[in-house]
This record gives sequence, structure tokens and C-alpha cells, in this order.
Amino acid sequence: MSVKAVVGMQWGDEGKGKIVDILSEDADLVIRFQGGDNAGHTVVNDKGSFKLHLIPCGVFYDNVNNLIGTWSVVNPDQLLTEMKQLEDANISLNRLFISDKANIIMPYHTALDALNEKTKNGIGTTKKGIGPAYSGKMLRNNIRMEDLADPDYLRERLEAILPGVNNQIAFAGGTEKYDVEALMAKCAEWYDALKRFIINPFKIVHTYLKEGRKILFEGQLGVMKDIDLGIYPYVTSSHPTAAYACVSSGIPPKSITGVIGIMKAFSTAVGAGPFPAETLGHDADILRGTGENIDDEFGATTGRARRIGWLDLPVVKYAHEINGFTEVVINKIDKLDALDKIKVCTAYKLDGKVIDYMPSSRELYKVEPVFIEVDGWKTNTRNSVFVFACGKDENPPIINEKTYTLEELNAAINSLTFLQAVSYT
Ligand code: 2SA
Ligand code: MG
Repeated sequence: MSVKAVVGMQWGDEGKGKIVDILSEDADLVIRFQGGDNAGHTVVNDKGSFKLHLIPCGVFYDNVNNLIGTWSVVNPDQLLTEMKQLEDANISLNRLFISDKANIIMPYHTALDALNEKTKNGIGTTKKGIGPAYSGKMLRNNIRMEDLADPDYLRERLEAILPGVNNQIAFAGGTEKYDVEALMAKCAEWYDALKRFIINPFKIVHTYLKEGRKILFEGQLGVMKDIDLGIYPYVTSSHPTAAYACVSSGIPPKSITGVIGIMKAFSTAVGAGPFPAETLGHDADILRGTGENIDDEFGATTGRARRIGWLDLPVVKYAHEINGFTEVVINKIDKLDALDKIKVCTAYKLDGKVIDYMPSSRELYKVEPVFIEVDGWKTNTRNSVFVFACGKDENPPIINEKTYTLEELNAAINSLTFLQAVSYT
């Protein structure tokens, strides 16, 4: 049995899309388990270059089922646009499914996100309505995919929800009033286009588990953007951590057989918030790239230039503590190829003392990153893929140069060995 979660180890944009694409070839079911179209998962394969926001990266394989899972928030217009792009590239959507319990991002959610971003409370969101949609979910105020099938129920729900929504919009400085009839028409249009994709996934996921089929969970963003464990309030409104793969799909935690952490050889972040290892100069420009390549460091959803930092090992270690990786993939090592000197943040100092825990955002603003600086390897490492297998019985899913035990990985993460391992190849 193989039930693995792929999650981001840093601030998002670690290259999860690429790895999920590779691993999907061998999967029976790929599940996007949280978030919405704020994510941008870049996949370059023999079918073209794609930036997927909502649809799981397993969609490129004809024999793989793909599920937009329950803890997701879905903007149907965005989903339909993405579906059209894939169909235009001759990619079949026959095996795409949407959980009936996934919450719908309504037009008022995106409007509220944009209004909130104009205030002092703005944190640099993607303005895709993610925060308002998740808060609507927690308030038990949302429309779910399953509701589209029942116009009477839907009308009752909208009648109950919209007065509060309109007050919220007006309070936030918006002028638009959302109307039941207009939204009923929109929902009917969405249902017509999406009904064949909406399923109750619970039984299927459990049947797959029993049959020992291969399930891959695709996380979006990364640990530092987790609503609880990340740099609150500069976070997204869901949990990009492996535990939520279980929560979202209703499977017991013990069914997870592996957690694959994806990291980059340096750090990037979008949006405001503390970013201790940030670098702003010429090196940052080299690492960011020019935007000519699809994987240069510009937001895959908003096009914003991502903030750049050196590899931050306290973050990587924190990600490992939270997720318990059985495998770790390091992407974009080649982006460091041209550098004369490479810095790595190995620890944080707070009030002059090295700390051994991940501080809160408030403290993270104050920490002093402790850097080591090493000579660059000045070698072309393009197309190298590095996988560290940490578990005893795990076979690394990708052919790689070297395999490490969990103990070695732990030791490596705590020391320079880590970087040497990177530079060997
Ligand atoms: P949101 O829109 O409510 O989730 O924003 C809240 C915070 O989460 C950050 N965030 C992201 N961080 C990294 N990558 C993301 N996806 C896009 C990409 C981002 C883009 O792949 O490049 O295109 O700008 C992503 N989405 C949200 C966001 O910056 C806020 O800090
Ligand atoms: Mg991305």
C-alpha cells in the first residue's frame, strides 16, 4: 500500500507540481487536499508548460484519477477556465473529480479579499478569496459543491447568507450588493458545467485504501504559510501540512505510508511577513531569474516578483518536525550554479542567543539569522534531481545520486554536511 503526501517544506513554490507530475505516473489517485486557486503549480512535460491552480498535477496521465478534495475551496469560474486550458491542450478530464463537500469561493469572497487587502490588515494575499471563503466555512455560511444540485435548498441558503454578506461588504467599503437571483443563475450555470465531476469521494478513497492502491496527496504552499504553525497572520487560511491530507479525505492518520517533503535550495516567499534569510542584492536577482523561464521566481498566480532568501535550515528542520518526512526532494539546486559564494542560514539568534525552536512571527521579525558562507560549486547541475530517502524501507521514487538514512538527514540538516551533500553532484 502506498499513501503518500507531498508537502512544501518552506514558504511555498518549492516545485511540488513538478514532483507530483513525476510521481503521478505511478499513482491511482491524486488528491489536492487544501487551498484553492491561490496556488500555482508549474508543470513542464511533453504536453507543454502548465500552471495549475486547482486541478491536481496527476491530470496529465490518462490512467490516474484526480480529486479536488474536501478541504479545498473552489472558484468554479477559475476551475472552468483551467479545465478549458487543459482540454485545449488535448488533456482528458475524464478522471477529474470534485468533492461534493468542497466549499465554493463565491464572487463576494473575492470581493471581500480585495477590500481587506486595501486596509491596514492587508498581508499581500493573492486576492482569490481564500481567507473569506475559509472564514465563511468556519462560520458555517458557505455553499458547498453538493448544494448546487438542489435549487430549493440553495435558494434558502443564499437567502439566509446574503444579508450578512452584504453588510460585510458595505462595512469593508464595498458598494456591490449580492442578489439571490443573480447568484442562483450563476450556480445553475456552474452546476450544468460541473455536475459530472462532483462526487462523494469518501467511499472511493476508502475502497482504494482497502485495495492497497496508490494514493498521492498534493499539498499547496508550504509549512510557513500554515494558518496555525506558520507566520500568522501572514499565512494562508488552510493547513499545507501532511496531517490535513487525512482530515480532508476522512482517512485514519495511520494509513499514510510516506510523507515527501519538497524544498528548494534557497528560499522564496510572496506576500508580507518575516523572512529571516531574505537577501535583496545582486544574488537575489540571479536566483529570481528574469521571468523568461516558466519556473523563474515570479508568482505563478499573480505574477509578483517573489522575495528571495538563502536556504533557511531552521525552517527545513521545523518542516521535518511537523511532517516527519520519509523522503525529501531538493529542487532548483542549479539556480545556485553561477554564484561565487553561497550562504546558508543555520540558526536564529534572538536577543543575542541561538534559539532551538521556531519563534512566532512577532519574534521572527527580531531574529538575527546566523549564516555560514561557502564557495560556490560553479558546476552545471541542471537536470539533477536529488531525493533523500529517510525511511528504512522506502525506495526513493526518483533515481538519484545518493540515499541517506533518517539519522543522516537529521545530522545533515543540523550541519554543513547538508550543503556538501548538495554540492557533490
Ligand atoms: P492567500 O491568497 O489568502 O492564500 O494569501 C495568504 C498568504 O499566502 C501566500 N500565498 C502563496 N505563497 C506562495 N505561493 C503561492 N502561490 C502563487 C505562486 C503566489 C502568487 O505559486 O507563485 O502567484 O503570487 C501563494 N498563494 C498564497 C500569500 O502570498 C500570502 O502571504
Ligand atoms: Mg506556486
